[in-house]
Amino acid sequence: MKLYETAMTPSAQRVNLFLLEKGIQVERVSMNVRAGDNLTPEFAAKSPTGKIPLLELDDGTCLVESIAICRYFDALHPDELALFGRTPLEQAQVEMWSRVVEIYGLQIAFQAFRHTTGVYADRERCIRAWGDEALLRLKEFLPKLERRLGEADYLAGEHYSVADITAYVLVRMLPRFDIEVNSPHLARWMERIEARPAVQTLNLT
Ligand SMILES: N[C@@H](CCC(=O)N[C@@H](CS)C(=O)NCC(=O)O)C(=O)O
Repeated sequence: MKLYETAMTPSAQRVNLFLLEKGIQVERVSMNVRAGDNLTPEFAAKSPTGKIPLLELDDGTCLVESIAICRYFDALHPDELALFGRTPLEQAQVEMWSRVVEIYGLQIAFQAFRHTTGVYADRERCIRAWGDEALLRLKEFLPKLERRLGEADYLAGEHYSVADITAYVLVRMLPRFDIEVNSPHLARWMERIEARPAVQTLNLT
């Protein structure tokens, strides 16, 4: 199988951090999305979204959406980390926080970045007012993360999960918007996350 990615992008980082946590190696196809490597007819034939990451299996089946790719690897290689949760309740909490962080945090940050910078103006209509609004929504979302991390060590409760990986990738984007993490629970959670060997390896690459 082959993982098509642009390693510096947040979505690739989500999958890479997940794979590092699980100690899984996979062949990579490095793409430059800024240069439009993902805009070719060949890539469009593999992907309904045209975005990376994309996992191509040996039989030609292609998977997009970073969480779907992570789920596939997790089902192939279950382990004691149980990054999608253990008990029915924990699995639901992981799903809940993954969706909350992705829908109200990461996707909004993507919109803010794309529409305020016009970085992908060669392939989409950029609307500055929507970028400004998305940035406001992102700023309004961060206190919700802070509140949750005041209640529990990790987003889904007592265990690190894929929801924390998504949130960590989101927090890593904040300097792009000149947003500093100075809320105490979020800062302590960041210290816990950054002490993880997988995160340290990601940050070295
Ligand atoms: N929800 C998707 C987001 C994928 C996505 O937005 N990928 C970006 C990089 S972070 C991309 O391919 N950008 C190039 C483009 O939009 O043309 C996922 O989690 O995989």
